[in-house]
Amino acid sequence: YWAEISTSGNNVPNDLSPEERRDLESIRRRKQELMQDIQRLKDEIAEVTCEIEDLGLTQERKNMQRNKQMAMGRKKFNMDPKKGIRFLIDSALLKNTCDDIAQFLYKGEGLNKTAIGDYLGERDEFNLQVLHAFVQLHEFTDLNLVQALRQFLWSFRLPGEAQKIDRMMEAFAQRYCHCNAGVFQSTDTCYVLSFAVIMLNTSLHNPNVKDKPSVQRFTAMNRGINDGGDLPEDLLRNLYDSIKNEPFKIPEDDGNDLTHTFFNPDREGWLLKLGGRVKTWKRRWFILTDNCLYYFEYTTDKEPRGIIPLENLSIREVEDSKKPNCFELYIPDQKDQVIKACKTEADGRVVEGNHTFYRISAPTTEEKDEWITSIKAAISKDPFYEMLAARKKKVSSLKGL
Ligand code: 4IP
Repeated sequence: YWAEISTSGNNVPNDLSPEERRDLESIRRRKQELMQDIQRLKDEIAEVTCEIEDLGLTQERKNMQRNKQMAMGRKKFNMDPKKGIRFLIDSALLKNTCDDIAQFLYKGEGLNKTAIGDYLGERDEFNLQVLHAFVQLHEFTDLNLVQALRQFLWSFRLPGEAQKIDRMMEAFAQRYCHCNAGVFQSTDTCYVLSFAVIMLNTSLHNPNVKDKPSVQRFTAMNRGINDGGDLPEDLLRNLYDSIKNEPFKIPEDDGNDLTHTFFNPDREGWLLKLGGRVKTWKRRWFILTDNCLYYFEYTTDKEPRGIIPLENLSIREVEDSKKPNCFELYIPDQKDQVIKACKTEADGRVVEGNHTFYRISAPTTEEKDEWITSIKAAISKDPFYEMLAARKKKVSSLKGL
């Protein structure tokens, strides 16, 4: 019957009764309505499909725009971290919360590690909160101190400024102790040992450092740092072996970070040195590093002939009747006091030095000036060394409390 209606168009068969004709008419109307409904639905579907496609395109455009701004924000961050963060917040790409910013820095996608370090090391309250949120993102549970330091020091480049290093290492020590309760007596112990480990890394892996500490020396150097008590020897040995077997991987050096502070000598070169008792001039290879002046007979020597710690010394230019471009290291206001230093005797024995001053002659005026500047910079009180010394004193003096 339906087929009949469908195929026969508007023709009405002649042999239908009046009721059948009415039914047929009503069915045809219904059919028409249905066809119209179907068409309307088709139109609607087409319209919605179009809208969806448009929406897709807009979304794509929006995403592209967003990615562009994100890339711009990263660039800005790398040039000026604070401005970059402000830009990203203003562009609604970053929420203005320390957790969000910390996440962004922790992921570090496209970010320069020096810029991350600079931002995290800033002193103001908000940056400090970001630093803490950033450190919280590091998971140090069940890692030994070297493993944790490897992870931490790879996530940004430690800045060169002492105060910044202090804040960041303090945050590190707190987090490490939180994740590994009971390993150290205090965060100060963890802080001091972290530096001992970083310096050990320098001593063991920098070819300019001739005197490589043994595990015994390392453990001896860290005696009494656990709030006056000793750390388990096993723990120190493990840290030593780990560093010896694999040096720290530090983000690329731009000459302004921890690698620079500890890893590179400030200056090295040939100079003439006047003897202490017997006043003969000797040509020696001098290396200025770690607040000490080392001198060697040959550049390739493993052991220095002498070591002059620069603490408490002053430097001045002097005239010498025999040699040009001279300068002297001396103890201010203590003309006859012997300078604390050590030297190697001809027979190989290491003895205390006996100079009341060290007179040194440089090959040229320029070199003399450069040495004086570098030595002055090394002697001028380094706040970082002071800070570390203060902590060390604190953790060593707690014995018996
Ligand atoms: C030596 O002269 C050298 O100059 C030594 O320098 C010096 O030791 C000695 O000083 C001095 O007597 P001779 O080689 O002519 O004997 P170096 O060690 O660089 O060879 P310093 O203390 O300057 O290193 P006295 O003080 O040990 O005599």
